[in-house]
Amino acid sequence: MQTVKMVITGPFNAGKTEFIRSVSEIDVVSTERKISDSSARTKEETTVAMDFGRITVDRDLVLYLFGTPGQKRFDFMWEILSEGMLGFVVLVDSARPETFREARRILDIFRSYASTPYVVAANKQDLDDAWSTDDLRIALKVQPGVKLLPCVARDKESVKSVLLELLYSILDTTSE
Ligand SMILES: Nc1nc2c(ncn2[C@@H]2O[C@H](COP(=O)(O)OP(=O)(O)OP(=O)(O)O)[C@@H](O)[C@H]2O)c(=O)[nH]1
Ligand SMILES: [Mg+2]
Repeated sequence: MQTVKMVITGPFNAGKTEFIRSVSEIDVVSTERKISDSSARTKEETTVAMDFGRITVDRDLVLYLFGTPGQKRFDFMWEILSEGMLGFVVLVDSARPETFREARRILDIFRSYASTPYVVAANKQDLDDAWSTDDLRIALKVQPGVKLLPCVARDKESVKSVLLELLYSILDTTSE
């Protein structure tokens, strides 16, 4: 059996924990804590170390998903979590342009850890004010060859299709 490690990263509140919870077939191992910092209080809890989930694609292939914390003060975990990854997803909250710059910064940091395939997932496409993938590509300066996919992290099928696209990219590079 082959296992593939994927990292799910992105800015604070992008939906990383939700994304992994939607598809994982095991109870996600989460490290969420109550947010103490009032400036960051847009929700109750934030990831402080990692999320871990698993999804079986078929008898021979299992994906291990590692979600990162989004807040900068926990970014010491990023490099540790990237160890041995075969690909990564950068999740972006499509309705919060003020986070796009941080998303781009995170993308570059993860590219510097390893030259693996990656995809950008334009999350929260269910929101009225979500930017389109075309506009996001321009805002984030994502090159034409890189997959930028619409996503709703609450929807299992949507998450699966993002993971499959990343998987195809990984399989493309390993079969060369
Ligand atoms: N409308 C909508 N809300 C979403 C979606 N995905 C996540 N959310 C919400 O966005 C908020 C943040 O989701 P989390 O999964 O906690 O985000 P995170 O990226 O893990 O956040 P940190 O760990 O704090 O960096 C939660 O209230 C989610 O319910 C989506 O596709 N659509
Ligand atoms: Mg989280």
